[in-house]
Amino acid sequence: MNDMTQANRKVVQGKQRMTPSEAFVETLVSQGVTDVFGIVGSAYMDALDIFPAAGIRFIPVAHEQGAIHMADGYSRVSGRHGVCIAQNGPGVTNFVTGVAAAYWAHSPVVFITPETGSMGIGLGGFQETEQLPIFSKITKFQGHVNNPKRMAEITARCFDRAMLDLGPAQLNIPRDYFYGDLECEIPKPVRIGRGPGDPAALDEAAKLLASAKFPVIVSGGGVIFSNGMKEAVALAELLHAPVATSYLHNDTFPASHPLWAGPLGYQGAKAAMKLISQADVVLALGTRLGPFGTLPQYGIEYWPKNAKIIQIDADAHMLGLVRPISVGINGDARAAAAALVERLKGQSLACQQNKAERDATIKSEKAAWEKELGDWAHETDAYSVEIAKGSSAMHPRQMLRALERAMPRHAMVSTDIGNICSVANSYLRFEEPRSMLAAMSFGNCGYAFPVACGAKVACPDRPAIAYVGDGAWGISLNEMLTCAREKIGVTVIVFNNGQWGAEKKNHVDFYSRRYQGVELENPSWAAIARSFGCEGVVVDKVGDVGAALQESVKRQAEGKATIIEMMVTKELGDPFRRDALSVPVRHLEKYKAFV
Ligand SMILES: Cc1ncc(C[n+]2csc(CCOP(=O)(O)OP(=O)(O)O)c2C)c(N)n1
Ligand SMILES: [Mg+2]
Repeated sequence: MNDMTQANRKVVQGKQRMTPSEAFVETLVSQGVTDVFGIVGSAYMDALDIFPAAGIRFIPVAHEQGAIHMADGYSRVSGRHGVCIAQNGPGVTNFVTGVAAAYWAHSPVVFITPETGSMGIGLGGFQETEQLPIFSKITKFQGHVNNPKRMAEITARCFDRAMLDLGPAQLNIPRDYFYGDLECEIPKPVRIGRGPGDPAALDEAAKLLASAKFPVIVSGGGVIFSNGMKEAVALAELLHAPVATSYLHNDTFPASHPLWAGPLGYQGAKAAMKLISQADVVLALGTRLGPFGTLPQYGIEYWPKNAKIIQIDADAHMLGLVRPISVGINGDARAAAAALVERLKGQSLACQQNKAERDATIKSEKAAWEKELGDWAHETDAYSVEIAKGSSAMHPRQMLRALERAMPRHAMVSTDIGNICSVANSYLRFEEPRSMLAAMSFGNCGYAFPVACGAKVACPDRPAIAYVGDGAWGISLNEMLTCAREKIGVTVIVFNNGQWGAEKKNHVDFYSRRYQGVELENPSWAAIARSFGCEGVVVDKVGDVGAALQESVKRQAEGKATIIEMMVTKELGDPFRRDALSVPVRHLEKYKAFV
């Protein structure tokens, strides 16, 4: 930051006369905001006008869904607020999907929703809709500026609550309330630390762990949010417990660590599943144990039904919600892990008696899975073998392995919803936290690319890479405009299999291959990328995958985005929702053939 902007980042002190726009912008500065994503609109133009003087960069996007996803990615890698703003009415409703996605990713985003002016609301004028009910179920907090004099107070509260409750906060402002005159003091940020949790529950957890013969840790998102990876490692080492990462939180434990067992859940690591199935005590550290993270995979029912489960989560409502637990601790993952280490240090632990034996089990399960994954060159079900036969395109698994091998250090990888993105789960390994940005439980196609853009804006020195299926790419590719205009250098890996593959898999497995709306007629994505002002590359040989990735990462430093179109076969990995589909039943004569 240069001297001029440093001076501009000084927040006015004490009670001062100002306009609501000034109060709003000064509060953003006080909350540390340096970047705001959005599309320009008359509703908030008076405030936008002074962003540069406050040292705030406004990043104009192609679609407001892109803005909220970028704010999400920004907050997930930086640990700071992600912020976006839109025009009242249609600009604001374009936020909906992204807010729901951020809600389930626990991202502290503040989305600012100017609304129809207070004197016109209810009259059905231009760009009017009730903006609070729309978001009521997908926000942690909704602040409504009901009087312009409360602009700073309510703006600050939204930022405080987004961080306190780890999720989106809406700041709703009648557009006429940006104008006027007021006297106020800019509130200081309120940041509340969470302790390790109830001492009695921690004692009980320590007792269970001390007597455990095969303890296993599941590390979840809470380890990231609390910056607790070091403490998680210390606890695992003390117990010599293998660590499975919770579904889509592969960046919560260093993959090179001997105790790392890999990810649980859909397309996860069999080693993690086999190890946890032997556990007598599971320590769920900073995870809500979401339903998809514990469902059977590869035909393995791995969740240990008779094990004692200790669950630690910052949100008390998550304790015991999905899985029955023996001990629930409402606390910060980092502080709780440290408190457990403190209690267990120097004690004689049952798990130390059989350390050598367990170590051999950990090593052999990991080696077996690594070998299986290495040999798993392509899918072997009848459909996949048939469809890939004679194809000159790459097998997705080989391409994913080549990407894994070429992955630069410190990379931030976002993943979309789709069959190949899901298969990627086994090949995504990280050494540091805040590196994996998967579309979490909301599961919307079109998530990964804008999220990678936001991550890159927050951490320009780290490589940003998005994994996107060709169907999901169609939803999100408009943000190439933003990359070109704003010089956001990211790499997008588009898996071109010419189909909405994940859904097609259901047609194959349940609907006798009666395909409906799953075939994609694609243009040349590489050519489209170039016409947008990005680089476009086509790769159809596994041997070229690594170099293409590395060259694209070099281009990131020049602010140039690269779209790498990976030509892959139409083969498909295991389906996601086998649990939720059933074989079709038809009673009416005209539909009888549709079984
Ligand atoms: C916004 C949205 N629309 C529809 C879906 C349903 N859906 C889930 S996966 C999928 C197919 C993804 O296809 P693609 O992006 O090409 O990846 P592939 O499965 O082929 O690897 C669809 C349509 C969704 N999750 N999100
Ligand atoms: Mg596809």
